[in-house]
Amino acid sequence: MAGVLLSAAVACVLLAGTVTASSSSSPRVFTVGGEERGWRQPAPGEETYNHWATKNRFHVGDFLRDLTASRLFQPPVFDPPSTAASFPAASPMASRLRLGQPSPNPGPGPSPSPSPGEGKIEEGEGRKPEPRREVTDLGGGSEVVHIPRFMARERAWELFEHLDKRIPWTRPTIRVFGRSVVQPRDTCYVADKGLTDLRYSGHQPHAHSWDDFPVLKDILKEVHEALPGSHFNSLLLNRYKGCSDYVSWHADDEPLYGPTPEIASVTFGCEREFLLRKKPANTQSQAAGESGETARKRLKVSAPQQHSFLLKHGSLLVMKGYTQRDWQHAVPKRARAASTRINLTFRHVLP
Ligand SMILES: O=C(O)CCC(=O)C(=O)O
Repeated sequence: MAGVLLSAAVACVLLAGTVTASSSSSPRVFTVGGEERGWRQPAPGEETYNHWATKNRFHVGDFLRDLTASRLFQPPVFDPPSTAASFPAASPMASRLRLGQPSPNPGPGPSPSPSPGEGKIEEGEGRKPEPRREVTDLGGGSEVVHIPRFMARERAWELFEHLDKRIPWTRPTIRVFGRSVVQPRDTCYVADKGLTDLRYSGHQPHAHSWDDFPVLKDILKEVHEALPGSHFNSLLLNRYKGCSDYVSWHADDEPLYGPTPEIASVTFGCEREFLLRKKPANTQSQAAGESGETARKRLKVSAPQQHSFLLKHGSLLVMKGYTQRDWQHAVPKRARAASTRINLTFRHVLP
């Protein structure tokens, strides 16, 4: 490719030179520091670009047209920031998206790295390129995969509208530190028949059947296709109706998910910040059956490590490995998150 471009550049220079030289009876020559510079008349019989191009049936215009039409040179893709500011005020998108910050960088620790094949263009007609994946190695066998544009925007809005209206949302009362509180978000639970019941914060959600929600089955299929080897059989849905709705620091480390659950989270609507922080050493040591001191030595943690992801409309975030054992996650209140966000977290309950 570099060779081709270099040849093209050389060819253009030669072309320009030949034109200048042949359009003037006296070639324009000037000297710099005693050295002769500028265009000179080709010597009789000397091969110029024109000779070469004619002999090789090469035309620079055709070459550039082919180059721009080819997959080798793709014009940059317009990537509108998914914020209210990027849409006209009257656009329905503008009222749906409120968080206007750029994606915050992860805190200390490894930054997201492209996965193998990132940005790869698949060969073959009609095949869509893979959406970009950012893989964050949290260390200690924990990993997060983020696919910001997992789903096309328009389709994701259709799904948002459907889920917002059709899901039987409830806002249950849960127990937190011995007190009964109304859960600060709407929720719904869907699961295969016969699985162990989910129970969190003293609340056991009713398990709806997938058959009642064909749309959720479609989304599940897309998630399975994006994550080969995954086999999700349950889904916890959350709806954050505005800036005051949130989920506080927790880990989905219930035994029914096993020691290394993969949890896939799809976002629709208002983008929200998703935080991950390392669990305090004693919490991890309990999970791993270690003494506190052993765990502190193993982890060598002084200040909690934290990562932040901006979960945009149509994005997919996957927590893998020991993320639930060693890390906690939260979606905090955000004053600027004024509109509704729907989140689907797909999980696998052990048989
Ligand atoms: O809304 C989110 O992105 C996270 C939801 C969550 O933490 C959970 O369902 O356990």
